[in-house]
Amino acid sequence: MYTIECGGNHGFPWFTSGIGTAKWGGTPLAPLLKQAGVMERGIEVVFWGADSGTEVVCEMKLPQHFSRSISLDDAMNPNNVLCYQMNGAPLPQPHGAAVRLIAAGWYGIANVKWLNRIEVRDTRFMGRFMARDYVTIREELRNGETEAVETSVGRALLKSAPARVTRKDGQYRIVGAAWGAPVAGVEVQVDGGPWRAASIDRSEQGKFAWSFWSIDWPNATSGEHTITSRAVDIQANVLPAMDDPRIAKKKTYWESNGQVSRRIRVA
Ligand SMILES: Nc1nc2c(c(=O)[nH]1)N[C@H]1C(S)=C(S)[C@@H](COP(=O)(O)O)O[C@H]1N2
Ligand SMILES: [Mo]
Repeated sequence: MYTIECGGNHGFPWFTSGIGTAKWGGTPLAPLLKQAGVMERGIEVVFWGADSGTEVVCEMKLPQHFSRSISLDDAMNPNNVLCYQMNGAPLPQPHGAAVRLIAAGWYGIANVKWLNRIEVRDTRFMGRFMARDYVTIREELRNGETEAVETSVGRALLKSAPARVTRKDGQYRIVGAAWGAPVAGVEVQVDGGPWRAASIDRSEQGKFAWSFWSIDWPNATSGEHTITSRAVDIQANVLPAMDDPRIAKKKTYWESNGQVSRRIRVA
């Protein structure tokens, strides 16, 4: 079970729901690489998709297939699967049939669909989806000077979001999900009030799937409300607020794991 989130999910006001959980089935990647015999100088593994386009680079028009790479070390991680099944059925075409990479623990972009070639190379790999697109640009402060640092969208980050409010016998309850890192706890805030601890449903689907949380909302008054959640992972990292420098100093919309606030109207 693995929750795949697009690195751009929530980066724009209109881009939400770029996330989904499924049971992915296939064969582990590492034994195949071992069997193929990786040469001593191999450092990078490139995954190529069947989809292609024309890239304009340095004023040249270049044909390129979709491609993403990870280090050989990361590729050997036993969590990587060459996947050909989804939820027990053959992998559907939109999700990458016949075979895709499932790299649990990474953002969506690393999970190359419609795989038709895997290459081990002896240099770092670039290409559009490593170096030009899916690039996080963040201003970092160095000895009082601002530097714009560019990094490739990489490992999944901790995140949580309120999903819905339910009402049963006049009792309101806020329900949401948390994912991206092993979740230790989730807190919920209504209308800028105190943070209250939600209870997490531990009927675990494994460490790579989201967990659901819920919290009672006593005395919900009619009208508009704002609900925010923040997850904490097992290393005590807290989901940053939208005005936290880690989010506010980001110049691109990728890896947008700031706190998600939702508006709700109680009738
Ligand atoms: N070949 C190929 N693989 C790809 C992509 C693509 O455009 N081409 N998009 C990536 C991105 S950005 C995401 S978020 C995930 C989405 O996977 P899904 O369609 O199974 O949800 O696939 C990734 N793998
Ligand atoms: Mo994506």
